[in-house]
Amino acid sequence: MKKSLTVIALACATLVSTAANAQFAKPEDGIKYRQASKVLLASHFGRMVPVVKGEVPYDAEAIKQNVAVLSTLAALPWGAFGPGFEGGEAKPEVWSDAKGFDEKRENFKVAIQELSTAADSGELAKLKVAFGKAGQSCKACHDGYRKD
Ligand code: ASC
Repeated sequence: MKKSLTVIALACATLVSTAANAQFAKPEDGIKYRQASKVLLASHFGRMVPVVKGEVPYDAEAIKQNVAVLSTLAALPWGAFGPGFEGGEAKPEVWSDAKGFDEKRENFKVAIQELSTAADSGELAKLKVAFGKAGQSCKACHDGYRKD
């Protein structure tokens, strides 16, 4: 039941982000939107670092809530990477190698789903593994598709 609700929620999020593509009056608006969503993603991802490093106590409930926010945010940027939205920090490869970019995006989405499962487990060891994988999926895409 929970799985199917997740699938429905993700399908809705995809629809929303696809529809959002048509909602930007000009490409700059889309670029700002995807950058803003990445700022929030980085914030909600980065604030878990002290927990994963063992610098602050593990509060399973707080982590679950934070990962729920992350799961929502993870669906947002992609609708603003369509044709005509070139620019910003994105390399031209986002569009010239759309298949490769899609793969990285899917890897990221799966990693965030796994992070959610790990957060639900309430086990810090599982959270650490999933957190590491999610970070790698961010980096893998940035390495090939983001200007530095
Ligand atoms: C972050 C952040 C990223 C990723 C990446 C992981 O906190 O802002 O882009 O983690 O650095 O390698």
